[in-house]
Amino acid sequence: MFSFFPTARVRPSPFFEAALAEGMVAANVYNRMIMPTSFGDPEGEYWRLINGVSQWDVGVERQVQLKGPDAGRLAQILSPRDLSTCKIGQGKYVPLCNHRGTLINDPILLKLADDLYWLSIADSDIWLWANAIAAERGLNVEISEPDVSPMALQGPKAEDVVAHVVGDWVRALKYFWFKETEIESIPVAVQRSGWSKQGGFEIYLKDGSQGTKLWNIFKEAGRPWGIGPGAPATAERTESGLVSVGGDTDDDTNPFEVRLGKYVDLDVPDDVVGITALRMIKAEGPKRHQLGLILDGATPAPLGTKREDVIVNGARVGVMTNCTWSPRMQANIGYALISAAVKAGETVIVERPSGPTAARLVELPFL
Ligand code: THG
Repeated sequence: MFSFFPTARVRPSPFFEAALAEGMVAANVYNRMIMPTSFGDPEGEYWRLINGVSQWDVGVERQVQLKGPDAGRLAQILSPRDLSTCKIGQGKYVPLCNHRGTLINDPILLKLADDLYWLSIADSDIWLWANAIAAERGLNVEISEPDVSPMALQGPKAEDVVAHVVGDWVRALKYFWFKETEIESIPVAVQRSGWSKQGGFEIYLKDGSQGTKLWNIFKEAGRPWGIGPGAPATAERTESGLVSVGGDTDDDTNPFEVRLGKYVDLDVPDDVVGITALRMIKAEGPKRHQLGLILDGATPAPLGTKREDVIVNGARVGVMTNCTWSPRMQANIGYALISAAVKAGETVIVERPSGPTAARLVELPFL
């Protein structure tokens, strides 16, 4: 019997009670919080995301708020993506790099006002990082983690459910655009976003005491569309080619290596953290790249806690960073982070715990 007791340090999400009530059976740690990962029916949860609508507690996607006269300047200093055209109400997917050009996070940036931004972060401490950079640069900006927690509705039927709750205007929202509103007096921001390629929205709850109430509003509203609980799905995100920074990347991975080069603008100002290194990396050409692997074998064999070596002609050319059974492809699929000299179309060997396994390299996404 395993028990978990949330504390002030390992913060529960506002949707934690609701997730327990839904029958959460597994969870993971992300941003020093508990993220539900399974409700006991992995196949059902997968197909609900592909064909219907799935409801996720993603309160672990913490918001790092930048507020004050230098908020916009700090946002640009933290990210090598050009933010000069970002409008109020718009979101953008932005890589964050350290001074060596190494990827340290890949948030969605939300611009709420000229002097107010949220970084909706992946799993690393950007509050700490942003505070340090702001202090070193002498910027006039206040950095906090406000009481804001996303809940995701993902899948082809998510739009109908969200439109039913908040109104048909959400159907006109463009990708990553958002609007602040209220749902039965609960303050929220509604954004077209989410960590799947099945379409959907995220509802950013701005009052953590209302998590269960907000969860149940969508649970009830979604019944006609067969809504049910789920979680960011390893199989779907891998099929779809989404990157998990920290999972698919190591302590030396730059954005160009993991297909995020299109979010790096080399002509941003020289004071952007990492831009000098990124210009050099780009000029030299990346040494590694990320490709898909389709492995031989007809039974699920996910990756454990260790990355597995990828071999070509007896030589190690890189690693497999994730691996999952794809219900739609009926194969184990994964990502390779390997030498740029090894190309899609080639066959490689993956050194698996069960023994050497042949795999074919393909371009991402798989589907
Ligand atoms: N939603 C919110 N916060 C988040 C995530 C999210 N924080 C953590 C993590 N996810 C951040 N990482 C990503 C990674 C990919 C995408 C979103 C957040 C994504 N990418 C699309 C793609 O790669 O095809 C589109 C990117 C584009 O072209 O602009 O959606 O999910 N709130």
